[in-house]
Order: sequence, then structure tokens, then C-alpha cells
Amino acid sequence: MILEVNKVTKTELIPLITQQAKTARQAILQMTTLSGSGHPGGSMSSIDMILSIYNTMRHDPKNPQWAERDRMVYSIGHISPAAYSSLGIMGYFPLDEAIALFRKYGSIFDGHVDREVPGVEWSSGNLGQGLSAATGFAISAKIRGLDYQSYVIMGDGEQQKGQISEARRFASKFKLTNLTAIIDYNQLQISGSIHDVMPQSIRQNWESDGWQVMEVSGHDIPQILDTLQEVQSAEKPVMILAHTTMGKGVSFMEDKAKYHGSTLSIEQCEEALKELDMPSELPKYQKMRAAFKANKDQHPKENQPNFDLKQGKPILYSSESDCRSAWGNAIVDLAKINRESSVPIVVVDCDLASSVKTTAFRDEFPERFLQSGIMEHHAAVMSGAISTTGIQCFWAEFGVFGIDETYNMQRLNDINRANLKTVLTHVGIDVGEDGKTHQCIDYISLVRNLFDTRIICPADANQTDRIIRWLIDKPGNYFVAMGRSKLPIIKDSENELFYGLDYRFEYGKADVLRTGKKATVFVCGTPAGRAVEAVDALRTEGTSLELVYVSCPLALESKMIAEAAKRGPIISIEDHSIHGGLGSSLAEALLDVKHRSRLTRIGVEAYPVSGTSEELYEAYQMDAASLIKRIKAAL
Ligand SMILES: Cc1ncc(C[n+]2csc(CCOP(=O)(O)OP(=O)(O)O)c2C)c(N)n1
Repeated sequence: MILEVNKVTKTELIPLITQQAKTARQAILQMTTLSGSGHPGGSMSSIDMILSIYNTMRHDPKNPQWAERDRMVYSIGHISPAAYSSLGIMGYFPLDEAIALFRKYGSIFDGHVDREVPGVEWSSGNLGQGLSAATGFAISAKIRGLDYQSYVIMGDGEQQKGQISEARRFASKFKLTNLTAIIDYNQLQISGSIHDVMPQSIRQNWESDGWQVMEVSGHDIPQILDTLQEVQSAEKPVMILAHTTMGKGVSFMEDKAKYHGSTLSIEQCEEALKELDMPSELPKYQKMRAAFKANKDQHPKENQPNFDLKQGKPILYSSESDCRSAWGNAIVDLAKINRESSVPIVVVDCDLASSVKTTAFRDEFPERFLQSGIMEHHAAVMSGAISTTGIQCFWAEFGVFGIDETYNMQRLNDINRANLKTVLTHVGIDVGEDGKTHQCIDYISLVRNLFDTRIICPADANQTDRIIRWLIDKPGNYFVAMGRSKLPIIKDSENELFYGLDYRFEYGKADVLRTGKKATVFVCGTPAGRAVEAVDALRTEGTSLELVYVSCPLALESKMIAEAAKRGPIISIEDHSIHGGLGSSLAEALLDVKHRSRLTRIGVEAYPVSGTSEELYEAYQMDAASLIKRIKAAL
């Protein structure tokens, strides 16, 4: 470590950390009392461990984004008072501000640990996800040839969450000796003793998953420092089981589950501070808190990462192809042409490589291919964390697992402003025989809720290729959603490739596949070819329809919608639930335009059943013949 790097000796550190811990406990009590909310108990039990780590790890409070810094992840985001106090003490920001403004509207010191606070690596609050994030940071170091360490602070009640076992197995498999988990073993959680709430064998569980476990007294600073030193030479990832006392330091708070999430009154806080032999500065902080004015500018958006990667030359498809193969071909090509780039391209898989078409990437770049097993919750968070470290990370997954199964993890990636590219294959009824558990018919409606995450749905293999190339150098979280079957290649009215060499993808730009006068048909996803067939057939009967392909159903161009409304009736076609997909986006957009128009939504109206893709399109009246009838009816 660390001690040598930071040029301090253990003898110098012990009194320093002891003093810092007193200051931190004083801060924890004052900030929670002032805000009237927060979690003092676990903050006080974990603080000696946390400060020991900050004093020995490699970091620079003046340069929080230093690429080679050790990473500290708070899996128990509720101990924000401990995190903010120790980061303030270490010099990331004035401690006074954290105490006065904890949980105050307009300040950066959000209720649960937040990445907006300098020194915080990962916003958290959903228990069970932090080890996955720390695993992402640790594997990123290995991929990028960096030697930093990744620490994660966890709770003992938290150990009940299943995702933790997924992350443990991943860390063992990939021999992440640069990863250390610390469990605050205070043996209490909200409802009382962890042994009563849900008995578990914490030590054995970690050991059986291949971790080395070290036990310490979590308030004995010399012992903690020795253990942190010992971790450096371990040959397995290490979990430190730190025996602690909830509310440590204040007699009437110690070992009381109540103080997991209850704060002290002003009088109790003053009494507690006396016991700690620390002065009360509550009046000073009360004044600061009252005087604080929220200012929008103090929440600057983080600098976007620069993914300096080449987009290469398009691969053209001229006959029926599936979008997932086009994605698989594009990503191998992109990884090959960017082989020398300082930005690694990584693909994460959960036992579906052959279906999501990443086997060629796996075979060509085995060290960049992370086989994560059937552990999607872990994979979602780990991939999100990896994507914040200068790696362009793709996770390819079936729709129902990449968004439905892991919605909350993807929400956390959104909150963390990660840069994950999730490629969803097998969306819609196109999945066919696998039936309703596998037909993802809510991929747009779920992403709709994520404020900063975008979704793109390609029309055919050519557009898929172009979208993946466009994405390769983009920051931010994106989903690319595609079906399973081979699809017709979209042609223009001259029978040329619509998404040919001249085509450039632009986020939010819809494609006019056919121009027409009577009405407008908007289509998204797998039914695109069937819609073209239907609209062309109607044209031969004398019905002239405008046909628009919408690849970005959550970013409709209002001008185009206004023109469509002026033109006449509007019809939407998608193999998504009619609730929350393209039809809903059009309905919303129509509220904002001057002209009124009738909207007919064609989509999925109940959980579909098994059958071939063709049978299902016919059954749900989305094959070309049915579309002709339904469009006529709508007109
Ligand atoms: C997924 C999830 N479920 C429930 C909660 C609500 N919650 C917050 S803290 C907590 C108890 C945590 O216990 P422990 O890990 O022992 O932390 P400590 O009480 O020691 O602070 C619960 C259930 C949550 N934040 N996340």
C-alpha cells in the first residue's frame, strides 16, 4: 500500500485517524440532527473503517478524477453522513458545508450517497448493488492495465440481497485481487437483529464463493491498518468482516436498531457531543443552513467522456438479414479497426452469446469479452460502472432480461450518468415460439421513464450497422432494441437500399420511407417491412400514404408530427404494447401541435402466446394483409 505511497507511518496514522473519527462522529450527529433525517447508527459503526481506508488508499482530493486513484464504493448509500464527513475531512470540500447542508434542497449533499459529491464514485441507495459496481471498477483496472484498488463498504443486513452472490462469483472467476469488500458487522438492521430478521452464514457464503475472509474489530484502528496492509498481498479477493457497534461512541445510541435511521433531538445531540468530548456547533450550522440559497448552477453536468473511436466503413446488406447478426458483425469490425485505440471496447454476456451474436467478438477478443453467467442484475450494474471508466461497454442481452428483469439497475445507471450501451435482442412478438415470458413488449415504455437514457430501434440490418457505428464514440446510456428474425431490407420507392451508403444516422431523425397525401403511417421496429408492403399495396389501389420509420420513438420531431396532423389521420404500427410505445409518443406529441388528427394505434394488446413469428403477426393482425385492412378501417 499505500502507507509507503502516502509517506506516513502507522504510528503517525493512529492518532490522526482517532482524531478524525471523533470529528466525523461530531459531524454525523450534527448533520443528521440538523436535517432531522438520515442514518446516524451505521454511519458511526462504519466510520473507523472508512477513515482508515481513506488515509491509506491512493487518492488525491484535489484531483478527484485522477485515473489511477483507488475507488471507494458505498453499497450502503444510507451511510451518506459517514461518507460526506470523511470526504470533507480528507479535503474534497469544506466539511462545514456538508454538515450545514446535508439533505438540504439545492445542495449537492443528497440523502443517499451521490456521485455529484466530489470523491463519491457511484450513487447508491438500492442495497445489494455496490459490490457489482466495485467489481466493474476492479475489472476495468485489469483491462486498462492500471493497478488501482477497489473498496466497497457494505452492510450486514444488506447481505440478504441475492445480487451480492452474483457479484462475488464474478470477482472470484476473474481473480479480482484488486477488490476488497468491507462489511460493517454491527448485527443490526431496521427491524432489529440481523439474526432474527433473516439468518444467514455471512462468512461461509463468501468463502464458498472463493473469497478470503479476514475478521477485525472495526473500531480498533491499529488492527484495521494491519488488515488493510495484509489485503495487499492476498491471492483472492478479500472480504473484511468488521465487528462493529451500531451508534458507536455514544452510550445511549450504542447497539440500538432504532438509530439505524432515527436522528437525535437538539438536546440529545448536545448530550451526545458532550460524551464524545466534542463541542456543539449547532447554532453556527443552523445559521448556515437557514442562509443557504439553492442555485441551479451549482449542479454542473459532469464532463462527457471522450470515446475516441473510429466508426469505420458500413457493411451493406442487400438481402433478408437479422438485425442481431448485423450488430454482431459491426461490433467485431469496430473492435478490429480500433484495436490500437486507448479506449477499450468491452462486451458483456450473460450466457446468450450465440443468440445475441457476440461469439465472433468473444473469439477475436477473449480478454475484452466478460462472460457473466446468468447474473443479469450484477451484469447490468457492473457494465454501468465499467462504462464510467473510459471503456466503451456493450451489454448484449434478450430484451426481457436487459430491461424488464433489470429495470432498477438500469435506472441506477441512468442516475449515475453512466455510458452503457445495452443491445436488446429478441424484442417484440418476433421472438415467436418462446412465448410470453420471452416476448419483451415494453422495451420502449420502460426506457421512457429514464430521464437521460435513450432508445434506438433499427428498421433493418443496414440501419443496425449504421446505428452501432454511430454509437461507438458516443457517451451516455443507450438501448438498441431489435427483434430475432430475418427481416426484409428496407428499400426506397426506386427499389434502392434505403439505408445505403449515403445514409447517416442522426438521433431523433425519423425516416420518410414513402411520401403520400392522404394519411401518415408511423412504424417502429420489426413490423417495418410489413408496413412498407402494406403501404405500397394500398398505393396501387390509389391510396397515397406517407410512411415514416421511427427509430427513436422517444424523440419525435414535432415539425414532422405537425405536418402529419395537417395531412390527415395518423396510424402507428409497432410490435410493442400499445401502452407506452410509439403510439403513446405520438399521442403525447399530438397534444402539442395545432392541428387535430385521429390517431389509430396498432400494437400488442395482451401477453402474446407461442407460435412462429409469421403466425403471431397474423394472429395479432400485423402481417401485411391485416395491416392493409386495418389501415383502410382507420381511414
Ligand atoms: C433494495 C433495498 N431494499 C430496502 C432498502 C431499505 N433499507 C435501507 S437500509 C436497510 C437496512 C440495512 O441494514 P444494514 O445493511 O445492516 O445497514 P445498517 O442498519 O447497519 O446501517 C433497508 C432495509 C433499500 N435501501 N434497498
